[in-house]
Amino acid sequence: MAEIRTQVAIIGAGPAGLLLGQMLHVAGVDSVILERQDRTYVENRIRAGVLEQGTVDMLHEVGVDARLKREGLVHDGVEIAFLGKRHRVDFRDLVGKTVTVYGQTEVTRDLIEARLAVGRPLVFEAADVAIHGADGDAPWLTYRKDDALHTLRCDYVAGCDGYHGVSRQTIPRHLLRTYDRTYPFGWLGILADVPPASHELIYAAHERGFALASMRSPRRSRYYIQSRIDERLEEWPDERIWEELKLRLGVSMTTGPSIEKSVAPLRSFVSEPMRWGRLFLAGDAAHIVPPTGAKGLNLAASDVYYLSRAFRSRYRSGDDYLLDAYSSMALARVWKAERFSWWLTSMLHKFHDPDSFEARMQLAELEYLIGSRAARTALAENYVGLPY
Ligand code: FAS
Ligand code: PHB
Repeated sequence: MAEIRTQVAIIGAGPAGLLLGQMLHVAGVDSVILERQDRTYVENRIRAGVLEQGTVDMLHEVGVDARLKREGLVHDGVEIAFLGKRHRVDFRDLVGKTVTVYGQTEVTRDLIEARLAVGRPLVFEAADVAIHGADGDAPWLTYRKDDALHTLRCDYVAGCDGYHGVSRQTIPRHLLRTYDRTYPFGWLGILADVPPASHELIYAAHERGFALASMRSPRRSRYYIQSRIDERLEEWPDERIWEELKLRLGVSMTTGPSIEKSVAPLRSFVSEPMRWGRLFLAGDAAHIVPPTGAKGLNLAASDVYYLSRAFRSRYRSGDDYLLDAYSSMALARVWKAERFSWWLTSMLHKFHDPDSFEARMQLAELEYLIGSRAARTALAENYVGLPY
């Protein structure tokens, strides 16, 4: 059995694990990243598209923002469409901030390149990762790679392995409090190499259901429609999706063949605390938000901000205060993003009969939003990202 040692063992090479690895490297803290999938799989997942300024700042801090600065699209606002009209929420006017449209796929590719460039260990196809001794002073991981069993001894473990990972499951269940809400619909997403319908994102609340017009570049569009959770993709040829998008968004659009099509469920989930002994959870391993508020990737980044700062303090001055405060500090921001994502999802999606009280409450929420600068400011400050 091969045995190696590091200071922080990171499980998962998604945005949380990769960004944590870079932040630790810049802080002079050694880490090893273990990823279950191969590099091609990780680099080709189509997920988030909008970065908060805090996320952009962290990528700049670790020197992984060259392509982001070249190709990222800075957006000053979004449009909310309902009852046949579009209403702009101007972030720059309301809160003096912006967001950057740059796909999670690209963030992941940039972070992998950076990790390999600094020569720090990033192990793909690490199978059967198991965490041992997390509640003691000397935890270790075991995993299989190339048919050999390996041991990774460490001071701390960062569980960045997403909702289905091993980290949260390692924490004794009686020590966890979980909060869970599943939504009665999913998002059917389509990616196509066609110019976007508009220069900014359009969120549409329509009697046929929610729709979102987003993008990855001036030549690549990303769209979503609210759909049944159990949608069969074969029932959704491209032409049907394009027609539904035009009806719900109320805009003309360039159509073309999809290069990716998928249905994602929507969920609000939080697992507390985000720490057990020397195991710390970050990102989707600890929480999930419906994608409506574009918070998933950005919450992974803010967890990494708190956790990397805590490890830096621990190794530079031996001070454990920020490690001990990590879970409560991260969760304070997580819950505010959970609220915003739930609120925006509740306002924009079709849940109820159009003549129901709940549907009229949704309409009143939308009417209040477009009629109140205070309401638009509240949406703007949450969408661009609350302070860390
Ligand atoms: P990730 O899930 O990205 O990464 C976890 C990594 O750990 C993966 O690479 C996985 O292979 C690895 N792993 C898992 N178990 C392991 C084990 N036992 N051993 C080793 N490695 C293991 N967010 C948005 O903001 N906007 C969106 O539009 C959006 N769309 C989404 C669509 C889908 C289908 C999904 C699933 C999520 C979407 N999200 C979206 C949320 C998404 O972007 C996450 O918030 C983000 O990927 C979180 O990053 P991580 O916490 O790093 O988790
Ligand atoms: C995306 O471009 O994938 C995207 C943008 C905004 C969201 C969700 C997804 O709220």
